[in-house]
Amino acid sequence: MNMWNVRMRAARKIENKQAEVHISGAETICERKDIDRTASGFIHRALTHPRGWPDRIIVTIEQLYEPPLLIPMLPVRTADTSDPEQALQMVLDTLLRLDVSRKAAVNAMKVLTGKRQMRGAAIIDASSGKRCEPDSLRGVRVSRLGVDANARSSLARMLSRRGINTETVREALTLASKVAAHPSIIAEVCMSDDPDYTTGYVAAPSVGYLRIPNMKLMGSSHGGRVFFLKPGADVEKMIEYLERKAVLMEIRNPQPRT
Ligand code: WAQ
Ligand code: MG
Repeated sequence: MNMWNVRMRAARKIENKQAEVHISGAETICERKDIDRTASGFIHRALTHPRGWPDRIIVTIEQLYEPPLLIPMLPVRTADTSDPEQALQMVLDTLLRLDVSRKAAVNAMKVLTGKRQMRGAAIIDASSGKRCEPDSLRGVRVSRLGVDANARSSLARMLSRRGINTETVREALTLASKVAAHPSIIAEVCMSDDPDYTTGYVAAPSVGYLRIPNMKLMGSSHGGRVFFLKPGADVEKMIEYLERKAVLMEIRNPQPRT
């Protein structure tokens, strides 16, 4: 198997404390010949990140021994929200239509706007609104994902047509597609923690990847991710899939032009 998982995370120690602040993370699956370029791209990203200087950059490069699972790309849509109030209302309305309880949705908003920056995602029971991840400081980090080589050029074309062919969108769409492909997850909501990136999204199989502009004000370093768990689902199995199962996103159906 000529497939490799390349991943990076960058952090900085908080002065006078044991803890560190998360700055940036990225990852992909690529062939051996692309490892070099991919890893240096990630290092460059860590060194120039708007969240500031890291004092530690960890790059992991690992060969895969099983063929990745192919999962479908979610269809992409963009809402026309123009301020955080409208945007958060849109998030709330969308979640409530998906069998997420009001309590669970409100708790998710608290994660997104909370003070503590997590490296990973929170998992919230869609009915009770309770947190279910084993480490609520770190969260669950989705790993081992990439875009299938056959889908890369049509993905680039589809996103370019909409003027959003950026690394940020490609990576978030891939992550959301991996998450949505698991039957125990009802929906995901995400807001970037980058101070200069204000578009977030809600994703679910029936909603697609719904981009929500202006979810926060420019300059805010709040952000995070929440996955809503189907009540009664096996959390451990779901986390095992998110963290360890290698997946490649492919494009299965013709994408509607919107
Ligand atoms: N797994 C789980 N959670 C993650 C991961 C991961 N691999 N990477 C980041 N997070 C969590 C973590 O709590 C971060 O603080 C938060 O998500 C935001 O991460 O179409 O860039 O990398 O224009 O800042 C959305 C793009 C971009 C919308 C989201 O997130 C669009 C983004 P960031
Ligand atoms: Mg970020």
